[in-house]
Amino acid sequence: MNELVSYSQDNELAIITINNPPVNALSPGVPEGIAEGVARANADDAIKGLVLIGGGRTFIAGADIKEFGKVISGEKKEGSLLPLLTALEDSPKPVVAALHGSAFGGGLEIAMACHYRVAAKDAQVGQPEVKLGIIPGAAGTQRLPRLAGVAKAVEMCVSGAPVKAADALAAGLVDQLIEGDLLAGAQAFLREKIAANATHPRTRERNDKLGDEATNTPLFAAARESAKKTARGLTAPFAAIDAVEAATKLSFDEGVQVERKLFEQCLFSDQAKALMHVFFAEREVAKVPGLSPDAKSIEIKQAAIIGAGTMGGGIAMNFANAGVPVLLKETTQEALDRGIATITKNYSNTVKKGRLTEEAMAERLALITPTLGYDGFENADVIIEAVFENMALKKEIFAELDKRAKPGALLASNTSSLNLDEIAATTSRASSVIGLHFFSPANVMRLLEIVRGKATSDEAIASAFALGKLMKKVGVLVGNCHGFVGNRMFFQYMREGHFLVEEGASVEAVDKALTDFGMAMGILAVDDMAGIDVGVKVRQENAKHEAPGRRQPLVVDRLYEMGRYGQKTGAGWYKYDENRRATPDPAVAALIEKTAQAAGITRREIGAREIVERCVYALINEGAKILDEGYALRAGDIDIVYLNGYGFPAWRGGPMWYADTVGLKTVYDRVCEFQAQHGAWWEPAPLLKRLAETGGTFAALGKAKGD
Ligand code: 3H9
Repeated sequence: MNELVSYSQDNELAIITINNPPVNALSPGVPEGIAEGVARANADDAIKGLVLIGGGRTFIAGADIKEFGKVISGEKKEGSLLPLLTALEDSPKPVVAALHGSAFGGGLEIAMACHYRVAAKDAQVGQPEVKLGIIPGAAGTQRLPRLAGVAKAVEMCVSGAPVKAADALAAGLVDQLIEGDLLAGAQAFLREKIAANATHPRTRERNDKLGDEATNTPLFAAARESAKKTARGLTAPFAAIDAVEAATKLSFDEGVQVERKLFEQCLFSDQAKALMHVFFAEREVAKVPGLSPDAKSIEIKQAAIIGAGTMGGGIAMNFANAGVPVLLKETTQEALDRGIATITKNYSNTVKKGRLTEEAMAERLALITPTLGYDGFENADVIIEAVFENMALKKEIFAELDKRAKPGALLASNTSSLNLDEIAATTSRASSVIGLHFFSPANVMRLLEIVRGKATSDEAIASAFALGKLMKKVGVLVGNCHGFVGNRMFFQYMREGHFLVEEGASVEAVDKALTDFGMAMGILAVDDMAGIDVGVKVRQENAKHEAPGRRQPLVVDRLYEMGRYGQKTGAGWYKYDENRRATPDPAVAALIEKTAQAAGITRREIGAREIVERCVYALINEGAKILDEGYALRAGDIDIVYLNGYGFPAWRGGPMWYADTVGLKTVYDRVCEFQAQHGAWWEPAPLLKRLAETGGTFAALGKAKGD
């Protein structure tokens, strides 16, 4: 046997163990090792049955995703798992797969080709391929409906969501749950089957759960209809439905061929490349080059927050959800009561939706202690300031925290744009000061920008990442520039949206072009949601950081003066009904016409393509500046910011990945055209120019730096 798969014998049973840490992916050598073990056991008369089990923390997490990259680039041919699956299923001696941790993708496909499956209670099974832009490629779409039924197979292959062991048992995917030692339990199970002298079931021969046309036709139609909403823009979920449908209409072998064709179409698509990039970028983001390996994160047992507004309240919920007691401070009883009432309402809504029990809600609320003073702050391991954006106030608070916080406590500001170093300078411990920029609603949004100041220590950074993980957020380390990474880019994106309507595109056309591109919402709808008043104030603040004399948007200021602040006032770029449903407002169209005319702007027809280019290239150009100036570590980090905080479509990989897909020369040339047409806002990023001229990509840049 090879070093990735070991073979041992316990009396009449062969035990094949996969040892490919960290997740037992099916890297080259693993399928071969298993096949060798199966052949050896079948050649040995002393062996009556086989157990297939994972060493370490999991069964098999699936195909090795890194290898897909090589297949896509043509560096190597894909090694098919199908011969191994046939060898397992045709084994004359029964094979049981013993599952713990994750049996995902190719891991579940292997398990389904075994005659039996037993699972530890904490095991999870799943076909998460769609999350990578592909579908199961080793007969998963054919065996899964045979074991778990068509509806369950569709649900699993389309959502990619994991299924817990108990649910897998109920669905018929596993045969028994094992309490205690998994290997011993699997052996006992197998000995029973051998003793019963039963014929051992082959999944591919089972047709009893495949339903009939009368039940399947509406099921597939409903699945496609629902995927149009839940998987907007994605192709793999639809391919997965097609493949499962083939299982119900064709023989097993024909179904496998259909699956293979669809799998290959997906594998070589831009979506798969983008989603695989996202998979690795999400993991790379927590790796900070140059951070001392000795930097340990502090233990977070008690937290404190200053400010019980929307942000502070949401952050407090994050701590409570993670089981960490938190003090929530306000200056007046009314503000405190309002903050607690909002938190309670948010939790109640989750309870109403059935996603939280009354008891869990009570437990979480009990972890949040409202307070008007600083008592107890001396015990906090982390203190987060979440008051409104006012430098003087923030400085006052940090000076106070410096006096009260225990040594080593993490002192964080939730500022979305103020200078962190200026805040840190009011303390005697700037090394403990960090920015934690949460995104609204803070208890929902996954993104956490971790802002590193000049003096921020490695320990503080490690602690901030640990805190992000505790709160189930994706932390991205960014530098201390105005707007940090996300908002600095967003300012440019929003500006183009505002300009486009003044130049002739309708409000609806701008938003539709962007949602058709895949954005979760159009930019003007976002403006209405975030508050036009908020946007205008931010722009006024930004003006202090900009070269003077640049074109400024006009209509948005008129909306602000009219009190049309967006959703909250029932009117902004759109009109809103009492359920906050938007409809176009002819009054806004007229206002735009009038304002543009008065400003001497010649209005013209603007197509969807230009709308997308103006908005998205503005993001890319600013992203390139940020990267070049060192405020983001890698292009992939910027992508992760945009996917998790701004509704950029994951299947386009994020703005920087998307730029690489378009080609940086194409993007650069267009940016230059926009500069010629619209002036200084479009000054090309020097990095974009350099890469365009040398045929480089943002993705390769990270690698060249050795990050
Ligand atoms: C498939 O199977 C297709 C089939 O139909 C076959 C067709 C022929 N490959 O997430 P973590 C790495 S498609 C390579 O931080 P956790 C990961 O990059 C596949 N590497 O741990 C990281 O590396 P590093 C279907 C992988 O405990 C390290 O392992 N399967 C793979 O939070 C730890 O990962 C999936 O899509 C992989 N498959 O979560 C499963 N998986 O330390 C994808 C992980 O260098 N994986 N790595 O940064 C997962 O969902 C999670 O990793 C898992 C563990 C839940 C398993």
